[in-house]
Amino acid sequence: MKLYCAPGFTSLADHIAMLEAGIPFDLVKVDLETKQIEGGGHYIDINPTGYVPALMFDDGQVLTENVAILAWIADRTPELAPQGHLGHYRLLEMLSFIATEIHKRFPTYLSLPEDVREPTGQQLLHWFDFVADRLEQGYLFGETFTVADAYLFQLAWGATQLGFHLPEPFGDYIARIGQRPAAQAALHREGLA
Ligand SMILES: N[C@@H](CCC(=O)N[C@@H](CS)C(=O)NCC(=O)O)C(=O)O
Repeated sequence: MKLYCAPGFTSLADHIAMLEAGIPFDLVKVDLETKQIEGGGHYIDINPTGYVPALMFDDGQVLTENVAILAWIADRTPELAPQGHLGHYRLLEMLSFIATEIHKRFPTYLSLPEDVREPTGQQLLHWFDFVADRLEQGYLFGETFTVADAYLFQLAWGATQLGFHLPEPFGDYIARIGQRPAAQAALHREGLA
């Protein structure tokens, strides 16, 4: 199995989740500018959208989209998903929320000229603030880390790199997840440690 990633981008979430799950895989780096794959090949042939992440199974099938890949990892590793009869749907609810309300605002924010970015930046802060209330016990679903935390971690970490001042619990949240062995290993392998 191969996980296609670009160092520091949201594929870091899938990288962390795969390591947390203990699923064996090869990490393949993609240059997002040129769409060249480390070691050769054109990434558009793997994922026509050009976005990372993508997960290639040993039979050649390719799964794309953070929501789908993280949900697949959680299905394989129930301890990385919220529990209860609605657990699966609570996870999809949270992954969809992160993807649409937080993640996809970043490319919009970054594509805007600096003098007109402010409203999109405020919307991003609003949604980080909204989820901050859920982090009281440590993670999005209480005391247990789930694949949704890997996604929110990457986005919160990326936001601080861009100079966003996130609400109070995020400093501890980023530090807590950043100290997990899987996150340490992923950050190291992506050259970010
Ligand atoms: N809908 C995709 C979006 C993923 C995405 O935005 N990936 C960014 C990096 S965080 C990317 O690959 N950008 C490359 C590009 O815009 O060409 C998903 O959630 O997996």
